Amino acid sequence: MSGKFIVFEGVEGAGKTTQIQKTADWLQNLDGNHQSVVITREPGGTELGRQIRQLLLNDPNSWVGNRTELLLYGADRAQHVESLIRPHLDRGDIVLCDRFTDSTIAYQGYGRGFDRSEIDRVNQLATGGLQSDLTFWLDLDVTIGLQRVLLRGKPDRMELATLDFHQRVRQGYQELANVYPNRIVRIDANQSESFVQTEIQAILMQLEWIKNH
Ligand code: Z5A
Repeated sequence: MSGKFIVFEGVEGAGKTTQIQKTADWLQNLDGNHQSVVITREPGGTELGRQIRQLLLNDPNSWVGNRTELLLYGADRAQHVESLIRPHLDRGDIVLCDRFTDSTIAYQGYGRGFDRSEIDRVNQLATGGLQSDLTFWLDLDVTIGLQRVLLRGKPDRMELATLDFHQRVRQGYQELANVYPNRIVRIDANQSESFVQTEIQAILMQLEWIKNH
């Protein structure tokens, strides 16, 4: 049985963390499923990545140049793919990942304004061409998402970017979903947590590899 790579994307507060946990719980208890389920995230899915995450996010007042930022997300991903994602997929596991290459296109491309060709080069170098089998784009109005995360306390460096920046990020996801309709599925994240999870499960149940468990 080959492993499966499922990614959750979206703006801040869209509910990715919540839905990944619920999806993992559901998959683990799904009748006939013998595949292990692994949850991970970017940035910060590995020990080295956790240090990179601190550099990128923790100090809201630190200045990180745009090129540095792009390369740090790329370095985090390279380490993550090589030391965690690939080995789990090779073992036949189901890997659920909070953010992947589309985040870089949306945030560093649409948000910061990097050329798509530069981002594609970094993503290719970091992943060796690995793509998700399926990506859930949890689509939410950015003001609602930011309100949700601000309730949680001190915002991180990226959350402090302008509203316009976050709106460009959302537009980036919209355009990616238009271009890759077979890989990226839009979910309306303005619904309740349980409704969003029901939709995710319904989509997963249509996939051959789940049906054949
Ligand atoms: N970034 C980048 O720029 N380039 C890249 O290549 C990569 C990342 C990989 C990672 O931050 C930052 O790095 C992110 C993009 C950038 N920047 N920002 N800003 P992170 O990992 O710390 O943050 P995040 O990925 O945006 O996650 P988050 O803020 O924790 O949001 P979330 O995981 O999508 O949501 P949640 O934690 O599940 O829920 C947030 C709150 O909303 C929580 O209180 C929930 O109980 C609540 N919630 C969840 N679902 C619902 C529903 N359906 N209704 C009502 N309330 C809900």
